Amino acid sequence: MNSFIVPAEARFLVLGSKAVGKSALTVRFLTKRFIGEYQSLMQLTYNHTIKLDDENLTFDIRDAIEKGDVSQVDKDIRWADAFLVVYSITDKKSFNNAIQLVEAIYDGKGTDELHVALVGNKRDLEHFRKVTTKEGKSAAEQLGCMFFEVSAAENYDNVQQALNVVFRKVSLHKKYLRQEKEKRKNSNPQIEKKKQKFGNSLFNWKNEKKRSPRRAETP
Ligand SMILES: Nc1nc2c(ncn2[C@@H]2O[C@H](COP(=O)(O)OP(=O)(O)OP(=O)(O)O)[C@@H](O)[C@H]2O)c(=O)[nH]1
Ligand SMILES: [Mg+2]
Repeated sequence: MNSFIVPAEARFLVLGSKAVGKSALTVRFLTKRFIGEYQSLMQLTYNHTIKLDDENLTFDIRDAIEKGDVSQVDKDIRWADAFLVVYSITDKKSFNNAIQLVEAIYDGKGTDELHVALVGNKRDLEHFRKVTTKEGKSAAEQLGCMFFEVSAAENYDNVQQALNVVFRKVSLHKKYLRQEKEKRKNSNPQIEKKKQKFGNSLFNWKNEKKRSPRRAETP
């Protein structure tokens, strides 16, 4: 974990029913350690940098506390631009709640340009499984979000692999938005207007003519 704050490129919210392993997952990802019993009474937001494809990605990740406080959930949803909606594969209720949360996120944000992952945790507890992988997958397909099954208890690698897919997607999307913004900033409105008037090809041809030296002038 970083000891100082770097401006975040993306804001992740980890949410889901009580005791599904939100804190265990977050802490596992950030520190590589599994903390069996984790109690926090405060909303915790971590500022963290990872290296992805030789580039640094700094993000804020908030471990939401489930207090049944709808207004806080709404606030958190507005705050974030990427979401890890966690359920436990041993708890069908938490799965149904996760589906409702994903729907609430899409409704609340009012846009499809979101990064949402449905994350089934505790896959190490196979004997107690109540939600099949197929159910998780098809729910995610219907909702139009990503899907992973992980275990915070098992090891760091499986959590890292899943979350990095999400982080990579968000990072690429942010990069694309930055490039588009840069393009718009650099484009000359006068030229754009002319292009629209004459059509791109005619405009290019005219400019080409202006730029190329006249043959008669060359000895
Ligand atoms: N077997 C197993 N247990 C897990 C796993 N992840 C979390 N747990 C256990 O599940 C319990 C709840 O984990 P937390 O991380 O506190 O869950 P939470 O969603 O943050 O809970 P709240 O903050 O109280 O809503 C703890 O006893 C953890 O040890 C996992 O992948 N496998
Ligand atoms: Mg917690």
